[in-house]
Amino acid sequence: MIKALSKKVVATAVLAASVALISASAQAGDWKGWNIHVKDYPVSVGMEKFMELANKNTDGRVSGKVYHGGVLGNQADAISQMQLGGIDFAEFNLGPLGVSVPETNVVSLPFIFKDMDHMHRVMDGEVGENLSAAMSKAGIIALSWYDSGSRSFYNNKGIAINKPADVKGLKFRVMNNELFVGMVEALGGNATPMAFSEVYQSLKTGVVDGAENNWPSYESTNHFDVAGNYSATQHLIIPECLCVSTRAWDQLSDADKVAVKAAAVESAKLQRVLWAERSAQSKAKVIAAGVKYNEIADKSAFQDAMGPVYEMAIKKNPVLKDIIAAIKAVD
Ligand code: GTR
Repeated sequence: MIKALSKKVVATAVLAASVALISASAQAGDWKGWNIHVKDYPVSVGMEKFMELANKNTDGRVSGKVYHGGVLGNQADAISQMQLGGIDFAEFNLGPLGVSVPETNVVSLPFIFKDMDHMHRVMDGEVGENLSAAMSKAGIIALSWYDSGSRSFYNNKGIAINKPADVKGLKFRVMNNELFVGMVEALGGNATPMAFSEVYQSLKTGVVDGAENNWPSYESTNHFDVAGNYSATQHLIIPECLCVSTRAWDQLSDADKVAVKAAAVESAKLQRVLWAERSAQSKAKVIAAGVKYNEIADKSAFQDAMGPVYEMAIKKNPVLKDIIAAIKAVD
């Protein structure tokens, strides 16, 4: 009885402490920012710029700190922390976000965008606004869109992937979203969703045969050291968002909301420039380090194999059908 009571007392105290922590972190002036990347990554520099400008634009009413390198947990944890209020702002890849906000799955459909410029036109227009509205219902306000390039397959089996049959039997790590599992299976491979931080070790020890990512992430994580064949399938172009939790956002005055939004838009302009530079640098660096790289002149066989992924996505979330059409309607 006494034991049960003390457990209850402890539980109440823990709850009170976490409520205090949550509300403390949501105060303007003390924002906590989540970032998965290392400090010199374009995303990281963009986020620092965002905080600097948000602080300046609000005369110091908004300030905060970015925690780089995933020290606050993986993206799935960070999404729920944003919703609970433990994290106030973050930079998310929209891929794993699809699990919480189904509409955003549209950007996780392979080959949905023609190229990076097309993605920019879509995200900076009405489709981007609609996705942002869907995200805000899940407690996440997207203030601006960051670049993440295109993602391609790499492996530790010495295989140059030129056609879907080359993927057959290989086991790839994918981001946490069943669409990506479906994508690899549609090419004849196997896929395991896994947190970003676990991929290096898994490639090294052979838990997986490969993974897929853009040049800067392939380089910054040293995946190129343990998976030295990179094939430019460019199957996914997934934008990322600089987001604020609705809890933090709702505490701002209207004028400060405008000021913080402007800071985010400005930081995205910088991030996109830095992204293009870093992509070229990372590619050159890994090739100089001995990575075997192949381009694929005609990707139509990969595109043609993606029918089942689109079908699965639409069947699960019929709302995607109209968003796909809206994307296709953007030139
Ligand atoms: C990177 C992206 C990260 C994360 C990572 C991954 O390109 O910027 O946010 O999604 O890929 O593969 O998990």
